[in-house]
Amino acid sequence: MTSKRTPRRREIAVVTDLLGANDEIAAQNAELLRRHGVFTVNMMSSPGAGKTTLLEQTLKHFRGRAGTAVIEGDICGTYDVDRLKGLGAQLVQINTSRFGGECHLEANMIRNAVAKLDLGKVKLLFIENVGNLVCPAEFNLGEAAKVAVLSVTEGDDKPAKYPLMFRICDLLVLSKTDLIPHTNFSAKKFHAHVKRINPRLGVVEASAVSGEGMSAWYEWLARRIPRGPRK
Ligand SMILES: Nc1nc2c(ncn2[C@@H]2O[C@H](COP(=O)(O)OP(=O)(O)O)[C@@H](O)[C@H]2O)c(=O)[nH]1
Ligand SMILES: [Mg+2]
Repeated sequence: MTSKRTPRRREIAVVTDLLGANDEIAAQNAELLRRHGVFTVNMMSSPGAGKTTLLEQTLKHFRGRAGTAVIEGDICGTYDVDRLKGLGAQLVQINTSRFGGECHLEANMIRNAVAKLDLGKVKLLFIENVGNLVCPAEFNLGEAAKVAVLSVTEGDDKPAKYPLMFRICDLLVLSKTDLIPHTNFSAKKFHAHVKRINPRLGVVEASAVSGEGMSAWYEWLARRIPRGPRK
């Protein structure tokens, strides 16, 4: 019996160490980005919720208004980075298959990616996390804000089923609102779940395809861009 208990204790210690080490690097990333006057957003969602589509429109909107960069996290491939080319943003791809196919990004990966950016030209840095509503919520990256994206096609119950993600995020973007008439998504049930999990959480309801609600998202970002030299 005792031999079974010991490994469990060790396992917990290792996980705590891992998160502690990650937090230390995240704090260094945060300090570096803050010193350069960069507002960094960690975008998290399940696969297909619409993060890249949201970013496509966001980069178009801020082109000429503020310097942008995107760090794309995927298990493999450059599909999303390829979609974002030509929109004025500096782009860096992270493939977690090189790190054992992690289902989330970690702070050391962001440190390496940030080193490839010309931060002197960036005001808004977006990190598109690996598609997953679970693990990304546990790893700080050095971001100034965590944004969860949930699409109406995923169902109104997801905040209740994945509470950590909706507890730790600073903003929730409810995406693909143009599809509401074609689903059984209940805004009433969705808002009740959100209120119970995280009563102060702001929600932006938007469709990156129709453009409805996107101005609230752009304004939320614009208000957070650090003042300082124009870049
Ligand atoms: N109808 C509709 N489809 C969308 C919207 N946003 C994204 N999509 C579609 O949803 C699919 C997944 O989007 P994507 O941006 O790749 O999601 P990601 O995996 O979170 O980056 C694509 O086929 C998009 O065209 C939206 O606002 N409305
Ligand atoms: Mg994507």
